[in-house]
Amino acid sequence: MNINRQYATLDEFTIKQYRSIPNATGELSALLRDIGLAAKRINVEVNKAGLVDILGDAGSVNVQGEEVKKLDIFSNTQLIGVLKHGISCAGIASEEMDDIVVFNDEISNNSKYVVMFDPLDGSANIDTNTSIGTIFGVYRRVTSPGTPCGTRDFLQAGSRQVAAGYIIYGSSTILVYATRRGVNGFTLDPSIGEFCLSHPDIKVPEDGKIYSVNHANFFLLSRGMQEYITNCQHKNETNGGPYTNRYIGSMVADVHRTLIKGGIFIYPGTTQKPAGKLRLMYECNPCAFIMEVAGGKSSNGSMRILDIQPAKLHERTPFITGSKNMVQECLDYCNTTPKS
Ligand code: P6P
Repeated sequence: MNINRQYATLDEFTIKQYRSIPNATGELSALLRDIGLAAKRINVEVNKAGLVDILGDAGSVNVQGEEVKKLDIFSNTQLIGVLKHGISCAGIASEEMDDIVVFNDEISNNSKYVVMFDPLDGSANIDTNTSIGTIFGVYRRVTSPGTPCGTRDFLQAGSRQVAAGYIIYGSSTILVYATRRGVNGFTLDPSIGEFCLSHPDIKVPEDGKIYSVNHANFFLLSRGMQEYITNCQHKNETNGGPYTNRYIGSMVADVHRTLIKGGIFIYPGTTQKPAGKLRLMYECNPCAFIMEVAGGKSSNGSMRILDIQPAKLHERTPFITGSKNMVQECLDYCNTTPKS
């Protein structure tokens, strides 16, 4: 891991980005630094979760009907706190909150952005010390400045994101974020408590040899998707393989590996859940934005993820993302094989 000393920290990098854009107000840079601060606080608790009684169920169930681990609540609170008390965000939507949170104070009502996030994705894996993550997407508000933000500001297509990112709390803690100018990764250096540029200008390989899907759902998948997965298993030296299968069951970890090494990550719709499991607004849209800026491709099986016009905050979508040639081959199977 080569930590680039030219921009030693996330703060320096975002400030340099701001200084290089004519007429920039600095609000987006400030917002990204705010998220970095929340991530550092979440990281402290995630790292010691096994040692103090912050692990385990918080006794509540979130809007998704999932048991909420205490770290989910802590992470949600940290993100809301830094964004509400910053200068850049008018309000938020969170996986953990039934409805949007409108900050509605004079500064926030004049802020340019709204943020949607999953504060701690993969929380079902907390007890097993598996990598988990925070996922966020940033949108320019469409309602008039000077007024409280509203639902319209949040129900925007993913292509309207101005920035998106994730933090993966794993063997090291890495913050990856994308703007239209590129994707960059920052590794937390505990010795100075700062995210330092370690993965400049990330590009996802056009091809890969890793396919990532939960095989337990195989017989619930469409015929086309079954054919594609079987095709992956038949890859060998003569046709771009052999492939290997890697599935962590924590979206941020599976997406991060796909971004860095190439490959394809799939959470498809099933006969029981045609819309799949992953949420569009604060899981798939941010990851699709990052993957596309890095040169990859993301689809719901029939259309570009970032073109989906959302109807509800918590709607789900089938999700296929990764190396553009692998995603295209998957789509070819899904859209040509007769439906079973
Ligand atoms: P399954 C974690 O609970 C999560 O929401 C994502 O992080 C992950 O990709 C997916 O669910 C795993 O779901 O059904 O394969 O266990």
